[in-house]
Amino acid sequence: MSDATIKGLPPPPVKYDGSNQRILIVHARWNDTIIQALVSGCVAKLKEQGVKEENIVIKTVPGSYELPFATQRLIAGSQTQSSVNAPSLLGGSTSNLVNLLTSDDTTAQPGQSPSTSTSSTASTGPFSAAISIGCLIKGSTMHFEYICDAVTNGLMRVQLDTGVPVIFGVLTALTDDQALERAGLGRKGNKGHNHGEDWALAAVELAAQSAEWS
Ligand code: DLZ
Repeated sequence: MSDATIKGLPPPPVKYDGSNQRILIVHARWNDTIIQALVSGCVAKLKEQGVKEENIVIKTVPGSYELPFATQRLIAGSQTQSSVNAPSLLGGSTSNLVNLLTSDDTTAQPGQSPSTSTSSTASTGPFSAAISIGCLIKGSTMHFEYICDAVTNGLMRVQLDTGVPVIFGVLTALTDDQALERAGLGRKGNKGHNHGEDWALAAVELAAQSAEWS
């Protein structure tokens, strides 16, 4: 029997090489446990694809609604930078996770005490792709529907306007359990699958392909 999947993302036809790519992750801070797991899975998979630690830039925003604006501004800003190593990029609102992942303590892992240090080896230059990560969980009002709609359309617009692939890393879950399962944190005997890993694969693939297509 074939091991092809009927649902979800099958393995890519080739392994795309991320070693020359510069990837932006922008993540919301709402629903932090889920977000940290998604970002962590995403970063680990990016590295597996060859993306260098110094070429993974992580920025945060309060909620998912802020993702399109931040993604657009960060992409536009990167397009005016030259490709040299510089220390300034990870300052300011850089998340604890990237501080951990880029600190000198290479044994540090997400979930341990946050470090306050920032990387001194972050690269600059245009982003090859962006991954916008958020987690919206339905409440009792229409808020969820409006934000889902705005963020989805906003992120699509950003990638078409900037010409840089923007991966839709936003969970739109009806329940807490749905969100946990999609971050690989499922309860009730189903750990689920970390979608952050899929978003990393999609980013590396799109970055590689769009470089060829242009
Ligand atoms: C206000 C709000 C609510 C109710 N729920 C979520 C959520 O589940 N996930 C998320 O990422 N953000 C949520 N927010 C915050 C909005 O995205 C946004 O930050 C605020 O409306 C301010 O613009």
